[in-house]
Amino acid sequence: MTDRESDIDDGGLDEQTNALLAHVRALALQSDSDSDNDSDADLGGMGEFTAALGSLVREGHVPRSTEVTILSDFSTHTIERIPDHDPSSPDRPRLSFENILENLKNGKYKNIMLCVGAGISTAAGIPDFRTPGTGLYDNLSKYNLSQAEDVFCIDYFSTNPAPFYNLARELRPGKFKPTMTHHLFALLAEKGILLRCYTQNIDGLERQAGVESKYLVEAHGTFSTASCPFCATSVDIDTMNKALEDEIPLKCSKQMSDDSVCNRFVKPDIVFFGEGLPKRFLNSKIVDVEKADLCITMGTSLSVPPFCFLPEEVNAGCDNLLVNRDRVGPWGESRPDFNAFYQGSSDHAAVKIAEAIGLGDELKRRHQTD
Ligand code: CNA
Repeated sequence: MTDRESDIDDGGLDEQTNALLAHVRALALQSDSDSDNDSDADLGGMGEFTAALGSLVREGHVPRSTEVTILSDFSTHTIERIPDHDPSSPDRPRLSFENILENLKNGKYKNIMLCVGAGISTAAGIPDFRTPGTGLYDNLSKYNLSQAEDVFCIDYFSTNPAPFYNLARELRPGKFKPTMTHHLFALLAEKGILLRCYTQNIDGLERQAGVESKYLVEAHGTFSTASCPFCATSVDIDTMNKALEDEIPLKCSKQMSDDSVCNRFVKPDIVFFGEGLPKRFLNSKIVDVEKADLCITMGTSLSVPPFCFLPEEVNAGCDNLLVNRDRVGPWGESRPDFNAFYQGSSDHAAVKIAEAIGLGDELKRRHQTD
């Protein structure tokens, strides 16, 4: 067994998970031999792994609160267990939302890390995925998909891009206005206490509210660029937008070395199940989880790996607040002590947070004048 192999303890896992670990191990070993010290080496195959692991979590084969949280460190090509942070240890005392507000008022937090999802944009009129009744997954019957997630699966897209093009036309940025929550993020940045905003959203509303690029990690990509998911050739964004507007799937015109044309369907650079996350996600979070002193998770079901692991990866001294309609991820019923939870709308919480930092009126003003 090599040193790298012995880094991984597979004890207690089922057969399927062990097979995935073996796959990751093979990728890491191959990456080491292919490109020593090249921190930007292409590790796109990891997308396959994270998608597969996501399925295992969703289907209940791997517990959500699993001890075996597997983190592939793409930058250094090592595979590590996330250091154990026992949420019920004295390092993470049980806190209330009011405690967090009090700390905000007292200026305790200088590096706030945000981990957000579709729930922060529902008040803007954009449906989330999983809210029963209104979520996109409950409203995809017109596409006759065998499962709702297919619309964002790269394999499905390669043979039937029509449902995605239709949905993208509805969801694409430019049609919606930022919510109170998005405006709060801009205020946190302006006050100098925002470390980073990790968003799974593809609606661009953080930018639209004025959050600068340096604070943003668009973990699931963006509509602002487009490319062929198969040969990575860039696609002119105006051409892409026209195709989305007309709902006529566009094909890649790249000339291949054997004189054939790629001819696969192209799409905006939003990350589908089965694709790797942007390198910026992996490179930023390695630093940010150490630096953050408050992590606020908002409007997400925390069901898409590896994003969903972020709140558990922050350092032991970091306070950890969930703002959501329901308990999710490590805030689940089985771990009632996992730090602070505000149950309700992200906009209500945003107003309280803005008031705590003395910017309640400014938040309302920005939202009204937007
Ligand atoms: P999700 O799985 O639909 O979960 C949303 C969560 O937010 C649920 O737990 C809801 O209870 C909660 N929620 C809904 N409304 C509110 C509210 N007003 N205040 C507080 N909580 C609320 O969505 P996730 O983001 O967790 O899933 C990740 C997917 C969703 C990403 O890949 C995104 O690309 C994708 N998505 C993005 C958008 C967007 O860009 N606006 C829209 C729909 C889906």
